[in-house]
Amino acid sequence: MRSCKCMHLNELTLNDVMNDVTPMLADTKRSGATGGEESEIEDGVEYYRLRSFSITANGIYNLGDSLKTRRSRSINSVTSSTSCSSTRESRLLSSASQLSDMETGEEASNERVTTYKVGMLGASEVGKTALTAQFTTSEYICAYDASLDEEYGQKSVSVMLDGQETELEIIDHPAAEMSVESFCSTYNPDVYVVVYSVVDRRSFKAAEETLLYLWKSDYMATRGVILVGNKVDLERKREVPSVVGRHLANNCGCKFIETSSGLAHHVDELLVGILAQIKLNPQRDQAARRHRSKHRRRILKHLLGFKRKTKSCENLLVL
Ligand SMILES: Nc1nc2c(ncn2[C@@H]2O[C@H](COP(=O)(O)OP(=O)(O)OP(=O)(O)O)[C@@H](O)[C@H]2O)c(=O)[nH]1
Ligand SMILES: [Mg+2]
Repeated sequence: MRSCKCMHLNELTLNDVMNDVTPMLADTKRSGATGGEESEIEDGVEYYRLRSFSITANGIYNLGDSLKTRRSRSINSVTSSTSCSSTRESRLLSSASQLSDMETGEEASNERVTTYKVGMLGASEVGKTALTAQFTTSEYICAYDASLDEEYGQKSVSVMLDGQETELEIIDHPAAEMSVESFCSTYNPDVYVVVYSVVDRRSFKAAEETLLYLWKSDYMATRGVILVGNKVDLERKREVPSVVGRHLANNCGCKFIETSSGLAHHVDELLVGILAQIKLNPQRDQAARRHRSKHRRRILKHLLGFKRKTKSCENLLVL
C-alpha cells in the first residue's frame, strides 16, 4: 500500500510537477482530534518509531528508523483519533515490516529522554501539517495523496542524533483556529518553525509579521526560530524568490531553509536543524543577555529598511 502511494508520488513528481500542474493536494477532512500514528500501546508496552541521524562533514545522514518499546509514559502521551485507527494500524504494521531494528523494553524504558516542544506557525495551506507528518518517518509520506489523513494537534517524534535520544512534541494547529499570540502563550515552544509557501506571497507577508511578533515579544532572543519556505517543488509558480526569504531571515537573526514536504526535500535537514537549534537555546540565552541592545538595534534597522551586512542563516546546526 505504501509503495503504491510512493509510486503515485513519483508519477506526479515527474509528470505533473515538472509540467507545473498544481496538484490538488490532500483533499481530506480535518478530524479535529489530535493525531498521531507514531506510537501504539499494547499490554502497557508502548511501541514507537525512533528516527536516527548523524551529522557528518557532508551533511545530515539518515541512519533509518527503528521500532522501540517502552513502558507507557505519563508525559506526552499522544491522544489518538479513533477515526484514524485503521490507517494507524496499517501504517504501524507496514512500518514494522520495514524497520531496520527492534529493541526490547526494559533497556529502553530505563532511558531518560528529554522532551522539547516545537511550534509550527504559518498561514493556512503552507504545509505545516504535511511537514509534521513527514517528520514522523523516513518513509515517503505522500502529501499529494488525497487518502493521506490530515491530522493536527500534537505529534510526538523521537529522534536519535549522534547517540542521544530526544523526543520532539510537534505542535501544529490550523492557522485559522489559533492566533500566533495565543499559540505562543499557550504552548511556549522551545523552538519556532515559521512556514510560508514559496508560491504564495501573502503567506510570506504573514511569516514576516509572525517573525516581527516573535521578536517584539522577546521569544526570538531566547528561542530558536527557523523560517521555512515550503513547496519548492512548484518552482515555476514561485512568487517568493529564495533570496528574499534568506534576506528576511538574515535580518531577523533567524535560520532559513527551503523545503518540499511533497517531495520530502530537506525535511530531514529541517528536523535535525530543529533539534540542533533547541540544543543551542542555553547559549542563545547567554548571548541574548550580552547582546540584547545590539540585537534590538539590528532588527529595528531592518524594520526601518536599513541594509546591513549579514552572515549566513542557512546553517541550521549553529547559532
Ligand atoms: N506542491 C506542494 N504541496 C504541498 C506541499 N506541502 C503541503 N502541500 C499541500 O498544501 C496543502 C496544505 O497543506 P497543509 O499541510 O494542510 O497546510 P497547513 O499549513 O497545515 O494549513 P492549515 O492547517 O490550514 O493552517 C495540502 O493540499 C498539501 O497537500 C509541498 O511541499 N508541495
Ligand atoms: Mg494544518
